[in-house]
Amino acid sequence: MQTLCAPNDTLDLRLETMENSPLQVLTVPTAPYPDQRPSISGLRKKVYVFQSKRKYLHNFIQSIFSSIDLRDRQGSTMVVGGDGRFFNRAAIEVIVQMAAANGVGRLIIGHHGIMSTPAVSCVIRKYKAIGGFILTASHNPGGPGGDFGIKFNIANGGPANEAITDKIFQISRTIEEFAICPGLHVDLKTLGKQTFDLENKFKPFTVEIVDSVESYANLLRNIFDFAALKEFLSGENHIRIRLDAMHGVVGPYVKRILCEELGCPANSAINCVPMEDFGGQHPDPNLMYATDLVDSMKDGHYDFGAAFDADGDRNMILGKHGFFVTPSDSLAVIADNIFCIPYFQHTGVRGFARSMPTSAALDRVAKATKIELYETPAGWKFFGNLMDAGMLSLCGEESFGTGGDHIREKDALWAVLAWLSILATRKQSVEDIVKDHWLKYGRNYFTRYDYENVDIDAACDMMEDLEIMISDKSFVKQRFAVEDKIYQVEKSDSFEYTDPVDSTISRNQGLRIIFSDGSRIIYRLSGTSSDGATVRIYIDSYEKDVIFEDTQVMLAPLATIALKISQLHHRTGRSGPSVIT
Ligand code: VG1
Ligand code: CO
Repeated sequence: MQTLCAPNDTLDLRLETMENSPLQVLTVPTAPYPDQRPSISGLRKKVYVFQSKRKYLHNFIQSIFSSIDLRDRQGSTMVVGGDGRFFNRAAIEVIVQMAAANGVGRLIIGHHGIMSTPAVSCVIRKYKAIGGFILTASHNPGGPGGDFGIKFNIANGGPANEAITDKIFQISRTIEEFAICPGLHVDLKTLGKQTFDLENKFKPFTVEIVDSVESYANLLRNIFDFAALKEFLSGENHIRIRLDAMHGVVGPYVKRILCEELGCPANSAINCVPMEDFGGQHPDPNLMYATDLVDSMKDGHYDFGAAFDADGDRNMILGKHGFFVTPSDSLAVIADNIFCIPYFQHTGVRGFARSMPTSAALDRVAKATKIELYETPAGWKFFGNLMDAGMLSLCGEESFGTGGDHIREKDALWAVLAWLSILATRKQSVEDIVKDHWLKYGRNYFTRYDYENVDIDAACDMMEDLEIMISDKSFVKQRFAVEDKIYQVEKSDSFEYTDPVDSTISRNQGLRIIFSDGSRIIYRLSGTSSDGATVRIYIDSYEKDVIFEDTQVMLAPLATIALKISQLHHRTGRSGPSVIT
C-alpha cells in the first residue's frame, strides 16, 4: 500500500471503498486435461498435479459447476469441507471464488475449512443444499508429497452417481473457460456470515462459516441414547476405550462428542490434532497402519478400540488385547443387534446392504431376520438410491465402511457409537459378542490382498485375460484342488448391478468366481490409487462349525487358487501382496 504516509483516517476510507465496490467476475480461458475422470469416490491425484498443472483444479471445479443445471445453481446453497490435508485451504479459496462466479448464492463452510465426510453429508441435508465439495483423498497419505482429492456430493448428501461423474468428466475434456471472482477472499477462521457484492449480481454472495461438529453431533444425539452412553463411558465401572483419530479430521469430533459430552477420560483419544500430513502416516485404519492404536490395545488396559481414516468415514473396531473385528463381521454384528440403537427402534429396519466384495456374513443375518438384502458394487454411492427410496437402513463395505440411513455416507463415529450401544446393552466383551455371533450363524472367513502400485498395463491385461477365461462356459464346473481341499466352480462372471430403484445398470464391477460351497474369489482394480494400479483379491469362505481358526490358514487354499487362476505374480512381477487385510 503506497499510502502509508497518509493519515490513518484516509487509509481506512480507501480500504472501505475498495471493500464496498462490487467484486469483478472474470471469464478465464483454459485448455482441457484428459485425466479428470472422478473415480469410485472423487478425483484423487498427487498434490503436485494440482500444484504444477496450470488451472488443473479450476478446470475440475468448473466442470462440476457446469454439470449442474443453471436453474438449480442460481442462488443455491452448497457445502464445503475437508479433512485438513495439505492444499485444503488453497483449494477452498478457489472453490469459493468460483462458486460465487458460477451463481451459487450461499456457501456453508466448516470452521478452518475442516469438516468430516459424514458431517458434510449431514450438513448438505440439513441446509437443503444442492450439493457439496469434500476436499480429501480419504485414507491416502497427505502432505506435499502425498495425495489431494475432491469428492463431489449431491443433494441427498451422498456421492454423485455415475451419470453425474460421467458428465463431469465429459465436460472436463472439452472445457474452454472458467468463471472466477479472483478478488474474493473469505476468512475461514471466523464463525458467522460474510457477504460479498458481485458485479452485475443483484443479490450478495454469502459465506457462512459454521462449527464443524455441531450439526453432526446433534444428529448423533437423536440416534443414540447419549445418557446411557455417558453412564457406560464415564460412570462407575465404566468401560475403557481408546480412539485413534490418526491426525485426520475426526479428532475434533472425538474430543467434543466422546470426551466433552460423553465424559471419556482424556487418554481415550489419541492423535486428535488434524495435521496437513497426518504426521507422515497413512491415515488408513487397518492393522498395518493404525499402529499407535494396535500397540496401545495389546496389554489389555483398554476394552474397546477404534481408528478412523483421514476424512472420518472409515472405522476399524478392536476389542481387548487388540481382538480384530473384520468390517464384514462388524456389519453383521451391528445388523444382528440393530435394536440396541434407539434410532432403529423408531424407524424399523427397511433393508440391509453390502458391497459385492464384502463377506456374506450379513446375508445370514438378513435371512434369519427376514430382512431384504441388497448386494451393490463397491462404493457408497449405490446405497444412497436405496436409502432415498426407503428400502435400506444399514449397510457397509469390507473396506472399513459402515453406516445407516441417517446420512448418505459411511460414518465412522456412528459405527463406534453403534458398537458402544451394543456393548452397553449386552454387557459382554467385543470378543465374546463376535464369537457368539459365529456360534449362532457360522463364520465367514474373509481376507483381502492388495497389490499396490502395479504397472497399469500389466494389471489391465491380467484382468482382461481373466475375464475371457472365467466367461468361457467351460470354466464353470472346473475343479481346483489344493492339498485335501477341492473347490468346484459354480458360477463366474463380471459383476453387473441393476439398481432396483431406477434400473440403471453398472457393469464391470469386479470379476467373481463362486464355488459350489459358496466360497468366493473376487478380483477388482482399485479406483482410488494415484500411483499405477492397485489389484485387489478378495476371498470369502463360510464355515458352519470350524469357527475359531486363523483366517490366513483357513483361506490359504483359496488364496493359492486365486493366484494360480490369475497368474498375478507372474503377470505383475510381484512375489506377494503389499497389504493383507
Ligand atoms: C476403496 C474401497 C471402497 C470404498 C472406496 C472409497 O475403493 O474398496 O469400498 O468405497 O475406497 O472409500 P477402491 O476402488 O480403491 O477399492 V473412502 O474412505 O476413500 O471414501
Ligand atoms: Co475415507
